[in-house]
Amino acid sequence: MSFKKDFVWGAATAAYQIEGAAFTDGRKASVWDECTHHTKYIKLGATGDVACDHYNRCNEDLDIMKEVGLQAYRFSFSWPRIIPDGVGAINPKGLEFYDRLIDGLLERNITPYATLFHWDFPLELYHRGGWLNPDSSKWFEEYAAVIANRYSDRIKNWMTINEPQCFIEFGHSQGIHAPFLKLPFSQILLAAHNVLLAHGRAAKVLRDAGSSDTRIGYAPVGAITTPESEKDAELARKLTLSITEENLFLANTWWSDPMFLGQYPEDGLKLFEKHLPKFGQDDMKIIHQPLDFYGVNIYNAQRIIKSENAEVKTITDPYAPVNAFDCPLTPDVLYWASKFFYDRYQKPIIITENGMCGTDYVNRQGKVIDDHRIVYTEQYLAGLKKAAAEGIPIDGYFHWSMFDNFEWAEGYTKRFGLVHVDYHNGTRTIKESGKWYKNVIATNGEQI
Ligand code: BGP
Repeated sequence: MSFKKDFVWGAATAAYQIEGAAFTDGRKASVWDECTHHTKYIKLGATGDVACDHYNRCNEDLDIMKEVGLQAYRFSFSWPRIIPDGVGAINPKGLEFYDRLIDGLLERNITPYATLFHWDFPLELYHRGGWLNPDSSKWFEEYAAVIANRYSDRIKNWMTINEPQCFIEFGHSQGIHAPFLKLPFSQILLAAHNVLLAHGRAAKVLRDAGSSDTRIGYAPVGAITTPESEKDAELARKLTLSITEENLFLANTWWSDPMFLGQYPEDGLKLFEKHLPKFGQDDMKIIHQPLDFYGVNIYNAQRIIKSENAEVKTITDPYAPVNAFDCPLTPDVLYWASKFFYDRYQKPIIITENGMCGTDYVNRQGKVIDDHRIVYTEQYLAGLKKAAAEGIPIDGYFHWSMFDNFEWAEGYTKRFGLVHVDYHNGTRTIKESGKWYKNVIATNGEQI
């Protein structure tokens, strides 16, 4: 029972969360720059202006990745660093930064896995209507083409969009992430549809520019319901793959069926009927591009409970241990998620994010003792390994995150890294979990 020989072990980050240099070398603002500077929604007034200063410390960070033994590194491009106004003029300095990063990875034998968009939407385009603008998917296509032309000689593994559910739900519906909007549901569905179109257009551009070994996916969040025992497995699968309430955030199929199966799920169409925008005739053709893997970010699961009269509900387990975010720890989630998503989409699974939020600090001996992260990761990987042993094709695992970083509305109060970052002076310290992960990688997860 083991991970396959060419299993890919990696770690992930995102541009706005680590790069800093927010207004350096021609970069312009994203919605996150605007909101960190001009709203009061971010904990302790934090901004991504400096973050991990990765833009200036790129070489040091690459050496640390090598030291941890990463086989692959998942990062995202900053749209407003490459095209500062979102469309139009390209910023050569922005392109050069990613040349340095990508070449540095390849020199160290670390495979780049690139995400086109991880939430830092260009402010200029937000002022033109953002994801509600009918041209928004074409803006994204233009951006994707710039990236594809420049880097597809060196990057073979792509994710178009990270967690569309979150930036649409949190950013446009609940108003707890940039751009902090609370739009009506019909507009949420329209923005979501435009995001799906953007994915489709970008996937085509990447495919056309790439060689035959190009692999394309995306990185949705996985909202999973897990069973207490095998006997409820079918029920849990159904709940994970159906739309049972007006909560787009939890509707895996609403986001992934169009991309992978070429249609919106029937149950969603029925449930959302009154709010549906008018879709273009060829939209589904644009959205439904060939994809190579099902990437998914997974942190925790909901549990099924049944009342005495057999009524079924899903809940957050009130007795589960929690992380520093107060989110439950549910180690079997990678097992069930891999099964359910493979079952539906028949594509190899890549866990594009999974990790543990802690409150880590450096001790007097200069170490970061984060046993909680080791225990967490070990337990979650055991579930993944079990799924692999049952024959589910699982191609890779990316730990979130390589470095402590700017955790969106939580500012710097939440730490997810395998590497500790002292934000006062930029000092990096490989945590005990980073050293442990190095051994996991070196043995292809043998000890799990
Ligand atoms: C993911 C984001 C990451 C990071 C992570 C934290 O959804 O892609 O950027 O913010 O979440 O995890 P969570 O907030 O689910 O604990």
